[in-house]
Amino acid sequence: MPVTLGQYFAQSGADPSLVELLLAVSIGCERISAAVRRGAVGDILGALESENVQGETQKKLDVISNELLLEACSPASRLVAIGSEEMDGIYEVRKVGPQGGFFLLFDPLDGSSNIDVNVSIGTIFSVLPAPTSATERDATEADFLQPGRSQIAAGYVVYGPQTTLVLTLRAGVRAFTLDPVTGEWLETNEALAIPPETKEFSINASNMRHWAAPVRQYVEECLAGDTGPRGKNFNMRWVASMVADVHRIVMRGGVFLYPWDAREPNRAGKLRLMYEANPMALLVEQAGGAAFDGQGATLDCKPVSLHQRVSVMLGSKAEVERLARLHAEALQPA
Ligand code: P6P
Repeated sequence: MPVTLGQYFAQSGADPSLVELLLAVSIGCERISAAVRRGAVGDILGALESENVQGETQKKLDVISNELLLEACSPASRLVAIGSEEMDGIYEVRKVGPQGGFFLLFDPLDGSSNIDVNVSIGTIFSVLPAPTSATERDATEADFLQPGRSQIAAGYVVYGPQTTLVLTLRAGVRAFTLDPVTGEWLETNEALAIPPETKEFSINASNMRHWAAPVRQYVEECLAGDTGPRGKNFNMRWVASMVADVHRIVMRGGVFLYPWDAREPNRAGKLRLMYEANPMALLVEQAGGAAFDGQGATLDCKPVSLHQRVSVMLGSKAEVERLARLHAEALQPA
């Protein structure tokens, strides 16, 4: 009989308050999964009049998912505050006193553009330590601005043919699939490992003319296949749902790129550091892969704002190292 999520936590030796928070996240995601699966039948598809802090039109399910996670997670006894893609500022939950507590960040429903066309979407979450200084006073956005390497736990839930939770407590990466009959999360992979080599890259190729030279060179070499410097043919995948693309990479290898491009030169990238790139980067590193932000390891990036964007290249280690080399060579004097 597969291990349940609760049994895994019980044997993990993890801080009981962290377990309480992560179980609350799993409950929130169960509720999101039920809402997503109702779709048009539940009259919850489509867009709202409102925009989020990103200036993006909010989908009904974006807002519903955010509310479901706030409702499920707020009772967690040592949760201090929450940051969300769908909320401008941080959401204070409680002061926890000197024993300290946690910050929770999430993108409640990533891949929104896919909701109305029935393509896989997901929830991404990250847990940071709340500095003890933030337990006696209201937490501030500045308290959240910790590098990704500070994360205590991270994960995502992909709402696809299966609803699957992929999680790291910084001791490897495990997957749990929601049993639609019993409502239990059952362990379906106890040690996910990303192959260092791959023949699959994932990027929105329609932006090619806007990419920086190292990214363009990398992709052109992949496209040249066995007639070019790579000496092998590549395949391309782009779901336009980060959780779906990253889940494929976690399961079978590959490299995911959403790099800086010249369409908005003052913007580091499209994806957000705190609740998309950092949790995914921790998972990928814990699974033996790598994550690069165009300058260094994503997890070493020092955040400057809660909703900042970043260039994302992550997945099979040999490919990410190749991309890092190409970026370094581009900085060398001609
Ligand atoms: P594009 C979804 O909107 C998202 O934030 C990520 O999940 C996804 O990887 C990316 O944007 C897709 O962007 O420009 O290809 O539509």
